[in-house]
Amino acid sequence: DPYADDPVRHPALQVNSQRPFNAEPPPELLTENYITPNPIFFTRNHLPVPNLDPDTYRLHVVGAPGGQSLSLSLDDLYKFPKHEITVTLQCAGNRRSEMTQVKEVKGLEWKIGAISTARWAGARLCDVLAQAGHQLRETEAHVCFEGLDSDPTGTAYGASIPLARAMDPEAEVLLAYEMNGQPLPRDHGFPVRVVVPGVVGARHVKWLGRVSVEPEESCSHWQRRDYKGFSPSVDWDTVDFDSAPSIQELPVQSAITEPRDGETIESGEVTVKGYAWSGGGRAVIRVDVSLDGGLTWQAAELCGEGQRPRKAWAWRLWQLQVPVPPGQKELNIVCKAVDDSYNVQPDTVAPIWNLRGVLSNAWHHVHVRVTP
Ligand code: MTE
Ligand code: MO
Repeated sequence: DPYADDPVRHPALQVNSQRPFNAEPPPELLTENYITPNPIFFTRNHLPVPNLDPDTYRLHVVGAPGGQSLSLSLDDLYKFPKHEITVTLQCAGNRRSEMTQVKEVKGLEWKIGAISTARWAGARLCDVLAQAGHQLRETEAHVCFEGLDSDPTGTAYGASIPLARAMDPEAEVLLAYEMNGQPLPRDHGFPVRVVVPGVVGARHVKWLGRVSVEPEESCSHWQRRDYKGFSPSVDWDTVDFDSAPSIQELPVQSAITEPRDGETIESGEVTVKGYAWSGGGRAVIRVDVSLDGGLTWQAAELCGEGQRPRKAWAWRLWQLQVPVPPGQKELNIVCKAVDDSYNVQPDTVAPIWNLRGVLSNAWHHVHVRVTP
């Protein structure tokens, strides 16, 4: 069993698959804290978790022509200026289970918890690339990352981001060795992972082994044949993965974590809680909540830390405390967020349905009963 050496996990996690291990925190734990505690941070593994020795670990960085290749130990990485930022990581498949309700899709049945937030610390990727002699010359180039996790044929997890993002100090791409002040847990990439603020989880390569600059995107399955969006009319017989760009920045997203779907609440007052986030550093400027399925709306109170303009890498938590309209037996609670480009969430799932079940960001609904 290649998974026999996987780490022990927190019992509160809701498991979507054991081998490889995929799990999300239950909604009410997800927004209990602005920073997600490491043990309940959602986990998305495609392969067995490698068991890496920090003393012999080396990160291989392929040098630029005329530059030099680097073989960096952890101590070498610690010598680069340490940079720490709060970043929300979201899987492209977050909320996929809602797409399944429209029509079957291929993928793990994530609910609303394939998203979490941590303080990440490490070396800036731009500093490490500069030391290997890389400059932003070829603007069309890509930085390819390879993990040290691999399948039985030896194929490793891999992904890439544009060189322009990697070399931009303002984009704050990290080679992270700390998560919430601790060494990375094994499930989250020990000893080093990539953190690409504002970008889909799939590019945050864990157990990082190799970094190279290439004229094209990573050739990995997960860059070229997965994590792409298509029209609802495209099926597995007609799909052409080369025709769509890889997902990088994610669209605006929000979900309700309390109350829970199917719950019975007391009449009087209800507190609605949730999260909201947008990709590309776009800030959340408003979250609208409806108790009547979207006929009327009230703005929720945004909580958690404020966001920096153009660098809103982390989510906002939000809540709304409101009287339950008298005489109501049921509530259809809805939320939707707006980002600072005035991007909004689509109202229904069907028009954004896609065969892989990615980018599921329609208005989130929770139905509750009210005790008289
Ligand atoms: N990196 C490696 N090496 N192997 C993986 O399977 N999964 C990716 C990404 N990096 C993956 C990886 C995907 S799809 C996501 S959503 C994030 O890691 C999840 O990060 P987490 O498990 O720390 O939440
Ligand atoms: Mo993912």
